Amino acid sequence: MSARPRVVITRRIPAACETEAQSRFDVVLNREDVPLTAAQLGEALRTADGLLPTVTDKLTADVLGVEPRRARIIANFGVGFNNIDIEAARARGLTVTNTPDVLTDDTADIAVTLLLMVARRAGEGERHLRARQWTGWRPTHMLGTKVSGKTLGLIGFGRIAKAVARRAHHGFGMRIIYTDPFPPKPEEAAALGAEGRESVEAVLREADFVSLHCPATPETRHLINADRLRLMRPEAFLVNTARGDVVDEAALIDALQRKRIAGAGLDVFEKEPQVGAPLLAMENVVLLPHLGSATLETRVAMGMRALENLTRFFDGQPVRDRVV
Ligand code: 8YV
Repeated sequence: MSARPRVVITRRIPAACETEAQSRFDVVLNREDVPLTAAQLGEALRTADGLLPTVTDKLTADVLGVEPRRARIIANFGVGFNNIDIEAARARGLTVTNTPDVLTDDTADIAVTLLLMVARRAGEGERHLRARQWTGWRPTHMLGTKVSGKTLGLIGFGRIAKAVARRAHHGFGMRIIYTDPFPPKPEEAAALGAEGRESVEAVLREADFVSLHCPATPETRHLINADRLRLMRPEAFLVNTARGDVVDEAALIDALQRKRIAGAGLDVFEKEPQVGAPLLAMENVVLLPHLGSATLETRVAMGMRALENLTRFFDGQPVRDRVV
């Protein structure tokens, strides 16, 4: 019997997934859950057949270039894979997979959570109450912005954006507009009451709420910059559950300070876990620590999906979620 493939899992993943992984592979776990250094990632690629990394592992061209490399597959835990230099992986003949579908609903839920919280001043209200500053109900206390019936602009119209549209349109009667370089089938957009727009700019000008759902690529880096933030309405809110890189965080801070937009709900940051200091002091900003897919059910499903990708690869079958 040939030896079982050796797999390095770079962070703690739910126990059910670690146990399942151990039943299939010769697994190296990161029991301390401390992010691996570039040198440790290189060592993992030199000594294991496969890697199961996360968003905190920067698999740069340098790291992927280790010689001699034993690993042939990187099964990313997450749908986004901007932590991996995809061109370098392709050039070196590595297979890269991700975990789509299983986190769509949870990530859409977090986008809607942020939208509601920032519009209805939920974070601010909770801080106010916990600080024992609440003196009692009054008609003019902490008035927010109505959500129902407003226009939601989606930048990118993939799986997660459509799940947000479903919630917003059918749940809150919102009007949905979107822009995407790969337009959906007309009937799919129609079922969500969604109207396409020809550009990001057109969506920004028209929307009461803008929610970002594009991948982080060299082309989308700082897509939301100072010029585009200026196109948003002063009463509009920005929601980001995609990747911090898509927004120029300094420009966003400036727009918020100048009241060019009304507020923001952010689950991801340019230099996470660092968060631009001025954001921490703003009441009209809701900040979450990258919780989009953070439910036990979904994190188990993500782990199992990554394990399935590894299993199929090592069995010589076509992998389901091949990115490269
Ligand atoms: C993960 C995510 O928490 O899947 C993604 O793209 O951002 C999150 O669901 C993270 O990427 C885990 O690696």
